[in-house]
Amino acid sequence: MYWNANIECMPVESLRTLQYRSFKNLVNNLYSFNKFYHDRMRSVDVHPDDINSLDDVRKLPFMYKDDLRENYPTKMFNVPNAEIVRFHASSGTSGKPTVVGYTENDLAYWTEALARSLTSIGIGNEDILQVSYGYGLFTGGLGLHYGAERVGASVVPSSTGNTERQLELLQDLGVTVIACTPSYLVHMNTVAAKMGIDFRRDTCLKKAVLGAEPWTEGMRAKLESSMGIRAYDIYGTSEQAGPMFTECEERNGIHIAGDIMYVEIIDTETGDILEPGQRGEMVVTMLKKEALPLVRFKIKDITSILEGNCACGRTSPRISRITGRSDDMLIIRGINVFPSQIEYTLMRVPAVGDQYMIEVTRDGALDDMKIYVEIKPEFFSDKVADMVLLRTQIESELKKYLNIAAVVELKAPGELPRFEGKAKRVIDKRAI
Ligand code: DLL
Repeated sequence: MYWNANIECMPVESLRTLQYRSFKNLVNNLYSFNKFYHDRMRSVDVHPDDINSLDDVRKLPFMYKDDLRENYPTKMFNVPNAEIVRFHASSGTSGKPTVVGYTENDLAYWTEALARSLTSIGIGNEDILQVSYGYGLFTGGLGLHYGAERVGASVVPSSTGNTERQLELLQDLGVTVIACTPSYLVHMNTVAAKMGIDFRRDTCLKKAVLGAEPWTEGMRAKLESSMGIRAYDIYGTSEQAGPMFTECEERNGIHIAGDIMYVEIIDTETGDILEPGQRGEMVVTMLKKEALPLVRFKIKDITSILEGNCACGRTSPRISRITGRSDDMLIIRGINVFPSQIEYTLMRVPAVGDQYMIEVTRDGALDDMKIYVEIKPEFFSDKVADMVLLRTQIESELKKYLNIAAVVELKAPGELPRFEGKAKRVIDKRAI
């Protein structure tokens, strides 16, 4: 089932033509009316007349999150206030938050993108969809809310928090789909077990739409087997609009609506543009954005453009699972490691539960990494020898796959902190 087959299954060449036309219009408009982009283009001596193919995107300079911060809150907006119908803001973990604004058209293409995505995973008017992403300045709650309403699903806007009440609603209303962060679903699953709820027996839940933070295939396998559901990856950022793009039923990469967003992948170090199949940093150009245009915005997420066609029939470009951000990468005694690689390795060990936390400290000149790992209840034992054996096994897996010498500390089920929104998995004490 397609929401908009004309666009989603458009021949690749026609899509490129459409992208080029939108891009050309965008550049003309920004050069004439937007001081920031005008100055940026002048700085590299590029005029709209120099843009004659989609590949000419490469002639334009990159744009950075700092450009948004420096123009806080709305100096980058490209429309008068009268045309702005909504604001959201990023969580702003470092420095000032960034504020994003939307015109009516911006909200319309955001909702359209979500309607296409939700339809591609079989969500429609028969579904009851609980939105357990935060409502408010975060884009997750309201984004999913309007997307799900657009496809006719009945929305339960439960937002985050009060997990027991959420589970009660989920049972009583016969919720079939839940949308939340993967870490929050893990938490719900634990609370449900304590309440004696068996998802297969006591609920109608069939699907989960999980994103807003990195997660792994190992985490997907664990959630699916313990809850009897199918879990799908959803991606987006507040600068792009919010959550927008998901995998389809094939679960073979995230489909990007090419008429809305143009994606390039670059080498983090050299800035060179990479070929399909090669992993690097994502750079996006939003082709329809009105309130807050983004041209070659360095989003910092690490992914690749996938090669070949998807069996679902959609011709839209696909990207691989986001494994982290270029600024998430930890360098421990000279070895580069992403938190998602640690999760991947931990999830291979059957006794490991679904919570872990990474702590990095510095002793003199040397970095040390300690990983706190919760053990599944059935594997947790008070026999010290068993626990030492397990700890050594996890440490040697980390050494084998990632070449890092981390100290592992085992934790009892339920001991590590839980999160309602995005999980905080890394405590880097070197920066403090
Ligand atoms: O997290 C929007 C969103 C809400 C996406 C709900 C999906 C579901 P921001 O708060 O601006 O927006 O954070 C965006 O989160 O640059 C990624 O680093 C990360 N991220 C989002 N989705 C995924 C995902 C929302 N599926 C930042 N996998 C992005 C990995 C993700 N990382």
